[in-house]
Amino acid sequence: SLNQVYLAVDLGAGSGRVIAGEFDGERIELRELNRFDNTPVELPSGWHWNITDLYRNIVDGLKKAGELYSDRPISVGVDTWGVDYGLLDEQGNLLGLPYQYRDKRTDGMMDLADQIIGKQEIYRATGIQLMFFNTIFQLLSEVERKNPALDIAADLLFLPDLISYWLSGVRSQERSVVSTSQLYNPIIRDWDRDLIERLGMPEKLFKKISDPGEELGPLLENVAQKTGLTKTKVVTIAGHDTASAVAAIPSQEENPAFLSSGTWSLMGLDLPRPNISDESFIDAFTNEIGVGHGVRFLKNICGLWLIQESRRHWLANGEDIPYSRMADLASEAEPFRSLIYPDDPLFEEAGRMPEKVQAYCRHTGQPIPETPGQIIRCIYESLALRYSEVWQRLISYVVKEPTSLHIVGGGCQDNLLNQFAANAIGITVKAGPVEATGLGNIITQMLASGAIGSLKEGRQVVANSAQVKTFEPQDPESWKAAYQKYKAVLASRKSKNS
Ligand code: ADP
Ligand code: LRH
Repeated sequence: SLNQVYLAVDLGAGSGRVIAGEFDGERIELRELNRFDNTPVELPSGWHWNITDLYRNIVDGLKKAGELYSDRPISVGVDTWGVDYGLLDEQGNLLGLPYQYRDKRTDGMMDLADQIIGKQEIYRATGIQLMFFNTIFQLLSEVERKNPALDIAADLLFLPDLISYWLSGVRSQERSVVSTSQLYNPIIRDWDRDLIERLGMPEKLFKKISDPGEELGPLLENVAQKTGLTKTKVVTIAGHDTASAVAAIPSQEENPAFLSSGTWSLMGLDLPRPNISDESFIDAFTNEIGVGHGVRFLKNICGLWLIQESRRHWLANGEDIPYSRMADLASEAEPFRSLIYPDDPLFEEAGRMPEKVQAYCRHTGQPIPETPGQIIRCIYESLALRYSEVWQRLISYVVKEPTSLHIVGGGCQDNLLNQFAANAIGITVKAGPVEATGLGNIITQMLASGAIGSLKEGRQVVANSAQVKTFEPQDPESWKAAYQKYKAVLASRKSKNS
């Protein structure tokens, strides 16, 4: 019987992993080869990713694959978070460390782009929700401060492209991650050259775009030697992690609704074509490109970032609260005591998250959460209510309301949050798989190798392989009242800020 091995490198903003997928013709069995933290570093130039450490961890994972499977793995694909990039000179040398997208060098850049082009026109061209960290604003900041690297740069590689280059020696710009840049036009299916020119960006950096499922080449000699993976090809997949996660939604529906839950909560619908209108501009919905030109019509919601940063703060102060204990602590706290707006700019930057949550509650005249349990509960309930708020807008774009919401990614392991999401929205939640991104990465490689014939078939394989838990909505009355309270808190914050 069939027994193929594929390798997936999946870097999230919080942690990375190298995974092997063994495909037997019906199911994929995952095996984790390496898992590591992803911790940005602050240098005089700002906040950067520790990209060489991530790369070392990737090669360690591939070494493990060589030990387990010798030269059997067919291919390897790389996905990471969106928007970030490295610049390379003609010879392929990296020109400076890639920036972490939350770095403040983008301050003021959205306003500048608004003056030069106009926010709505940028949206009309790209279909992407304007967020301060999008590549367009990062690159504009480099143009503004005349970064000399721009003069000698021959290539701009997004992070999945950069890692794939280090593994294969081949430079490419893959479409799904290109679409997160806000310099890509999904209607003409190419870079928006007009935007690029008007913003004074070097046009030579924007090349022919490659698609998921293209072969880049064998592993470079030094990597093949170190790992023993002498026959493994590097292929492009959907390099944007969210695109890979959505490729692996375990559903046979035409337009499944999803919540990709990790550092961010990405809530949206998988649609056949972009939906760009005045209405979607006001609602700030994004149109990112997936496998086979499918569109992720979604909104970025500040997700478990709030939880990650709280955990990091408590840990620095000597209190280690593992994610697996958080639901228990939150269950013990009083319901709906205080609520926050998760997407308030207050929470964008790293650091002191519990204090920021407290400050928000103080500012809006609510009881101040003191214990970790109270803070976690406040974050969970507020996230669930924000999900409900976004959902109501989202479904106004489709004729037929989806019958369930698929929650995937690391965050779907939190049963309490899954239940809260079902309660707040009033819909059946299907949670899993946890490693949707890795699975989406692998099924795209299987499309490339011919092991499966369509994305739909791939989703069936994922459904065969994954544990999916169902959560039915409960307690509608309390959650309706909580939603009113949430809206009142938002209104009070707004009036106090203006
Ligand atoms: P990213 O890819 O953005 O780094 P992940 O998909 O790995 O994020 O999800 C990480 C999040 O998953 C954590 O912030 C945490 O909230 C949640 N999580 C991880 N492990 C558990 C667990 N055992 N129980 C509950 N939640 C968990
Ligand atoms: C999630 C994600 C998201 C982007 C953000 C930068 O990991 O890729 O889709 O908006 O990171």
